[in-house]
Amino acid sequence: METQNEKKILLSAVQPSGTPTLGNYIGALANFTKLQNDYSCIFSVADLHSITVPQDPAKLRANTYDLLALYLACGIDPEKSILFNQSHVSAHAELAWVLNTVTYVGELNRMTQFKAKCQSHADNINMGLMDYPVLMAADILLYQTELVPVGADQKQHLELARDLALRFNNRFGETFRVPEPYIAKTGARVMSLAEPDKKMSKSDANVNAFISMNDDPDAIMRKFKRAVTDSGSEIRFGQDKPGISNLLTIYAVCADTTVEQAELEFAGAGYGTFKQRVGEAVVEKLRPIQERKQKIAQDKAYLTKILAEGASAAERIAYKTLRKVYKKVGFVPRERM
Ligand code: ATP
Ligand code: LTN
Repeated sequence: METQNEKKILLSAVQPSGTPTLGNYIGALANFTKLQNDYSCIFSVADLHSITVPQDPAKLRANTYDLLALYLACGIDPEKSILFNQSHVSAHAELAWVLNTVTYVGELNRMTQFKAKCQSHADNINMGLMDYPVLMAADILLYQTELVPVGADQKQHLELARDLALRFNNRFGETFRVPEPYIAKTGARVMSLAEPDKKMSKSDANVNAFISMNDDPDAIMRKFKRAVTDSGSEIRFGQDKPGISNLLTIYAVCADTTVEQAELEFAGAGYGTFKQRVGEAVVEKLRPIQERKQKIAQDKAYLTKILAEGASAAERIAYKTLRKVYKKVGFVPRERM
């Protein structure tokens, strides 16, 4: 039998930049809990990343606890996995600095997310926004991570993390493990309910475009009822049917079935009935998570303890790598006298 120490490291993070959506759940959180038993898992609340777009400090604090409670409610077990707040382990910012010196400006300039955020935050194109993928590479490489479960939108950032690991290793000798992405076949890109050619995003101005993990059953049913569908009447997955394909994907994940099975199940049904059933499946999927989250969120002392223990456990691993990096680049080690 494999012991804890032999398990490979898995790491992922979510930003506390608002209430997570069904897209975050399907693309990321749901996979974390599935993989939890096969890997030695590290999950972080990426607060350093979140301030690359303006955050209200009080809301950021509340969102941080809220996200931690959601991780736990989704089934992340703090006895098995490390859960911590990114800003509690300063090695993340420190490694990002070193990695900056092996990253080319051109590489960051062509990142799809950076270009999109430059448009959506044209009044605040700050250096952090551009440097975001380097900090993400630091998050990953500090822990000698093998596997990184993310939604499809993060694939490019993961490729950069791999490139930086290889580049640093080539220049300074073997230091980092080169990580692999884990992008699920179903649900890696959940689309907006209002504009199915756009990713579902918690920062969408139209609240009908996304399902928030806090939405109550009425709101969920209403949003699915309004969800944009496609021409024709067939319930089938295909490029010409972005709205229906998105709903089939959501249904498959929430009703624990496959897209193919769902197509058979709804053959001959009308769009109205289908949308109702998708809504019901989502309500049932979220109900126990919401109930657990509400309880956990009230216990601040418990959440504080998890963050404290998580930071200590993460720090031990992270500083081992950071010390190695500092040595490789030629920094004189600090002696304590
Ligand atoms: P925003 O939408 O505000 O730009 P975000 O939701 O993309 O932010 P995070 O909260 O850090 O940013 O995302 C956490 C995880 O959720 C990532 O792995 C990301 O790939 C995944 N994710 C985000 N949106 C979707 C989506 N629509 N479908 C599938 N996965 C998603
Ligand atoms: N950029 C990611 C969140 C994130 C992350 C990470 C994901 C920050 N650090 C490390 C995986 C590994 C996003 O989804 N927006």
